[in-house]
Amino acid sequence: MPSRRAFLLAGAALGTGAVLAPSRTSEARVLPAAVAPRTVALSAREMDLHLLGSDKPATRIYAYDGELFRLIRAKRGDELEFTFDNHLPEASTVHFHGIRMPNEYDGVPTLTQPVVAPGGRFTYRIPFDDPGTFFFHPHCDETGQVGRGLAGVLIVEDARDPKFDAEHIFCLKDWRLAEDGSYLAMSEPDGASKAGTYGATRTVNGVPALDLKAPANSDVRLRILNLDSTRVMDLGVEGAEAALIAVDGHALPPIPLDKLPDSIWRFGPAQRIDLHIRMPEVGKSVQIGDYRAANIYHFATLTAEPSSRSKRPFRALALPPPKLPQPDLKRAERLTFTLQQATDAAVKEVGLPPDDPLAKALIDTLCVGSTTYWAISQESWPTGEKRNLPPPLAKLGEGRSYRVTIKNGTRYPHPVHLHGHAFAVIDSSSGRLPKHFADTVLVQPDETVEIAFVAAPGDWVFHCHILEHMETGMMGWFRVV
Ligand SMILES: [Cu+2]
Repeated sequence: MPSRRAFLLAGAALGTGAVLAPSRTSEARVLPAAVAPRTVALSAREMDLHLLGSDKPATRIYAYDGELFRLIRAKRGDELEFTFDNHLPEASTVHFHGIRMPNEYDGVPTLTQPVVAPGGRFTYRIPFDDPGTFFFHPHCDETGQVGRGLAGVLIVEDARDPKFDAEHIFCLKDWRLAEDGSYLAMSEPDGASKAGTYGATRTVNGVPALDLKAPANSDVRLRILNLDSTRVMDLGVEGAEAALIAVDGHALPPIPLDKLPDSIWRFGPAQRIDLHIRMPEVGKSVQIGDYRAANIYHFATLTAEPSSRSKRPFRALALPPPKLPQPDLKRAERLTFTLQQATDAAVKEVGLPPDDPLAKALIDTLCVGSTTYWAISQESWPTGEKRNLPPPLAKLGEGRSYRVTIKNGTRYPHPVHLHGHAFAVIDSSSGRLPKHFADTVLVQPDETVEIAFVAAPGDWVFHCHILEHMETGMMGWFRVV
């Protein structure tokens, strides 16, 4: 694994064997575009950031436009055209996570586009029909690139939302750093083959912790993003009444945090939540933290400052219900997939039929891992020397409803993500999950989770968002025609 980056750099210098996926035309928009597409320049480049403290050596990170976790705000109904310029020393792409969009802009190398080589450009045209808290990130060498910080925040605002007095965005990410600010190996075999390789330098918005103020007795909206590559967190709040109001951007009927099991929301890499908290009286503080770790990580403190708001009973402010395709559960076709451990030797040598437009597409070596540790129902995404695109896990019909059961046959949790859709989480064997819409669902060891969705046209990957798991086999795809 440690030698992979050098290999990536060498590969990038040679340019890439561009494999063009068949272009798919944009489907009808759910909403008419509110305004003409707005162009947003997006460039990935290196920059130095003091992650260990201002008196310690800086770390060379990857970021969009010189801003750690670059924030982009759009309005529901907007369509944005992103011109992505890659100024990194390695190939990349952009994936707008959780956004329902035309398949050709999904950012998955080989399947939907060629990689963007250093110095290259790719234009993404993305509609924002669903309001909420989203993010974007590369879909090539994700362990290396997201590990170095490459991710941006995407807030799709909705004029219909209730009014909050204040809003804070918290981006949680751990870093693999040595004392001199250099990187430790992004991936260790013992991590990649088990729970993942953890970073020890924990940050929120790039700093160890945030000390903030908010008006006493006010209603505050928190948008919390787990942008880590590995860590599952138990998000909890102390010192304020709090309610979960959205998961992965999509509103759900508010659930008081203390009504959830253990009064926390467990969420893995790529998952987001919105909370409504009611600030306490003047001088009192609220703590927000990850309670899963042996050492609780309180990453934000909000202290109540004088305000004109008076004390009153807490009633969670509900966001407008999401307007998403509703799967027909009675008529839906059922599919089951099992998340498993695997080895290179056990991976089936399978390929697409020779007449498939993607049959000759080789997944770029820049975007595959070196070893296979994982599989989905005995099929693994290519790694090492195996570069043939595997056949889809299933062929689905556009506009049809599917109920997909995801079984976790491993000893580790896996946040499972489906591109291009918002799915309904309809059941979990643990009874832990409320019914809600999401783009990523955490499936715990021995747990079975059922999701349902209406299939949108295109080739969409389905993978674990613990990035090392994805890159060592736990990824497949659905073809929807
Ligand atoms: Cu996983």
